[in-house]
Amino acid sequence: MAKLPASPEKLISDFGPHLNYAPQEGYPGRDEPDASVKTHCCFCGMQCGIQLLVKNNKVVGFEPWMEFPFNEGRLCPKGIQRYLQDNHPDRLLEPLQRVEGEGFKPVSWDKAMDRVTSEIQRIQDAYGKDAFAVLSGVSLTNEKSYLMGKFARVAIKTSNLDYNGRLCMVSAGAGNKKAFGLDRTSNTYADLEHAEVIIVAGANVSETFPTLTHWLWRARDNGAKLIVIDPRVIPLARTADIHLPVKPGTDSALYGAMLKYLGDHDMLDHDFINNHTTGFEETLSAVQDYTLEWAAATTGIEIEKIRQAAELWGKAKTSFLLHARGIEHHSKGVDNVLGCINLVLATGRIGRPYCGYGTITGQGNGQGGREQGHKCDQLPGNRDITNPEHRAYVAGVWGIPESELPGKGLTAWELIEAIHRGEVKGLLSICFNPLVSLPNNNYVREALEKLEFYVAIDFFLSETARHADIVLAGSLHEEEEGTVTTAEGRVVRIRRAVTPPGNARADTAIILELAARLGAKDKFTYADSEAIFNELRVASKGGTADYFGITYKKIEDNMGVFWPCPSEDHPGTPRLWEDKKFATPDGKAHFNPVKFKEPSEVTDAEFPVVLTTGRVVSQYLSGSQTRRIGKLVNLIPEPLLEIHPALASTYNIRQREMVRVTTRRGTAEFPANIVETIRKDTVFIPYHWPGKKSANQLTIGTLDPISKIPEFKVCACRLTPLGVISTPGETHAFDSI
Ligand SMILES: Nc1nc2c(c(=O)[nH]1)N[C@H]1C(S)=C(S)[C@@H](COP(=O)(O)OP(=O)(O)OC[C@H]3O[C@@H](n4cnc5c(=O)[nH]c(N)nc54)[C@H](O)[C@@H]3O)O[C@H]1N2
Ligand SMILES: Nc1nc2c(c(=O)[nH]1)N[C@H]1C(S)=C(S)[C@@H](COP(=O)(O)OP(=O)(O)OC[C@H]3O[C@@H](n4cnc5c(=O)[nH]c(N)nc54)[C@H](O)[C@@H]3O)O[C@H]1N2
Ligand code: SF4
Ligand SMILES: [Mo]
Repeated sequence: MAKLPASPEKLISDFGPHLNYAPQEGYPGRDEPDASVKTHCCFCGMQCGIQLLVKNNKVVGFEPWMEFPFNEGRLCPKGIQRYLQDNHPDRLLEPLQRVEGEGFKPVSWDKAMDRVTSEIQRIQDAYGKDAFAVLSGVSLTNEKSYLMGKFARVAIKTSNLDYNGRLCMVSAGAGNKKAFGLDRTSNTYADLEHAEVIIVAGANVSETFPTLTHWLWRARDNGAKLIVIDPRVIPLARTADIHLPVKPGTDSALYGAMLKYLGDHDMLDHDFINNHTTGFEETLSAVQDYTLEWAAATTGIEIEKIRQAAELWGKAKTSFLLHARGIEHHSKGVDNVLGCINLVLATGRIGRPYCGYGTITGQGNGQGGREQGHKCDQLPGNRDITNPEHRAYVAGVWGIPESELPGKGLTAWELIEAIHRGEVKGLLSICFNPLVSLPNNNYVREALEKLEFYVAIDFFLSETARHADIVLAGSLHEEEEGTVTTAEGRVVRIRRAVTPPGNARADTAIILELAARLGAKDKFTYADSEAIFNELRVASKGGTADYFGITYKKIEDNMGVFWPCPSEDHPGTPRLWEDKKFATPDGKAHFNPVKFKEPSEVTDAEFPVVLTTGRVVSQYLSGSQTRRIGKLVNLIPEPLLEIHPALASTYNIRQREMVRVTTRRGTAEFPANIVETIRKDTVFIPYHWPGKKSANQLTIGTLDPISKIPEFKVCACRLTPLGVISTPGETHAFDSI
């Protein structure tokens, strides 16, 4: 095993958190800050309130914000380290230009912008408007998400715009729209407190939404029963009343059998079903063959446990069902979501206090960002880009003829395929690191190399940005004013604590200047972020995600406003569906029949083990941000292959032995972590690392036919022990940073 030039400890202390604690003359420790700014964590969808401490236009620390109602001051390990990005030595301080053979060289903004504009024009003149694509991301505020949608359609005039929520929230979004006509969690998390039964499916809450556990513990203190559905005994499962260790890719069999059980034992809310829903009979008859025996054989869960779970769910008076990517990252992710919703509707437990349902939104602005129109099929207000009325309305707000508004474009993964086919030749990306986060990333790398021109906007040189021709130095969360929408649907204010360092620029300023250079200045002139938000309000008016009644002042006065909020005198909607008027055309909630289907790749003699992927507590997404923060790296420095002792012993794999994992896409090597907390037929690898440590060398690009989400959560692999025990620090974890 090759030795690293420096030990990880050395590397970590170079990046270390002590940077900002440098003693200053006359002070034993950290200097008094100039200001403390109440804002929100830049990472996950909980969007915990936090106060950033500012000194000399630098973020130097944080303090809890006790009054913010969701997290009441609580923060997770990522939240308390997030402030270290602002001052980080890796911050991009000026635009960079690739010089073949020499690497990246600084370049002036003027030259960089000239090059970007002329390449967009050249590519579009030569190959057509759609040959230039845009990829956006939902760590961006609502204002920037909205701006990216408008920028792609009105300034670049391409239909090929998509966003990183395509890897995240789209299965849930599609399922929610089918069932309720609207895509938001139904209740605030405070409603967990008195729920009698809580189901958590495919969500490793303690590691991925740590501050949400507070509301689960409150419920437990009040006697709530907890059912956890996950192939691993995740921390939450250890305390659960029932843990259902589902075989990856088989959830819909479980939900179908539970629905049949509710029907067979008449644990149904007939009044709710008859008066407020459609489609129940077809949905129930679709699962008529789904006996508990069949479900047990299909899912690998003991029959008695399934029965107990169905009984608990069926008999409860109040309940909350939460799910996340564990059931959504599938080629039938939408089916899994609908399977869960069918259980909620059958028991009528929605739209009341302590009765709720929701997907747990992943990214920081995963909720708002999936409403403001930077998805390939969507316009602001969660409108549909193929609907003539929706098109006419938004074209009117943007001051363009409807005929000039591009149509539906390709999704994120389909764009990669289109680059391979030579249909897309140019790319602008912001807030997305697809080389680490898309499946089958060797194929993604080849696509990036095929592009004639690629420009990335980021504040760090991400792995994907390393393939760019131009990198534009953008801004952090705390460097612009704006809003985000939390996983609860609460629109909150993001505050500018500092301005971008060096010659880095605010993302908004970069986009506005590019729009102007592309000849659309008249459509892209705003005094400030609030002016963008005010236009967004109008653009969303009348859509299902209606923000019209939300103003910056109202958010500040109320510590957030829940959409939909259709008028300025409307208080917002913390709990949906209290009036039982759903947002579907007929006003009813819709049951949707779900038939079980196998995952796109199942195990066989050649690839006998199930591979699933996901997260660990101290790293965030592609890791481009958290792999740069020393203490977070210390917590979990590298990806380990979680494997059950029984499976390990069939291969004679020892603790921390390097194991080669092979799929039909590629191979990668990881130290084994032998744990009893995973199914015997399944291995788990976290995906936050690039290069040789990337789990996405192995994953499969099969998409859900409706949501177009990739099947990150299940494929088939083969394991080969390499006979080498890896000690921490001797692996290649830092190879590609
Ligand atoms: N620490 C940390 N927190 C994060 C993030 C992060 O990167 N790091 N990212 C944020 C984002 S964008 C997201 S989307 C969320 C994701 O949050 P989660 O969805 O909670 O995270 P994952 O680890 O992707 O997957 C959750 C669980 O799904 C299980 N699972 C795998 N296959 C299946 C299956 O077929 N069925 C079921 N029922 N379960 C299955 C896995 O064992 C895993 O425990 O986290 C957010 N919070
Ligand atoms: N195998 C596997 N793969 C997965 C998943 C999985 O569970 N398994 N999960 C998927 C999921 S749920 C998700 S959400 C995706 C996420 O995948 P990505 O969206 O690719 O991951 P990020 O790390 O968020 O990449 C964001 C990039 O934008 C930059 N950035 C962050 N904030 C800003 C900003 O405000 N402005 C600018 N200009 N740049 C910014 C960061 O520095 C980073 O380089 O990964 C997906 N990939
Ligand atoms: S739970 Fe999410 S939002 Fe809250 S501190 Fe942690 S990463 Fe940030
Ligand atoms: Mo996500």
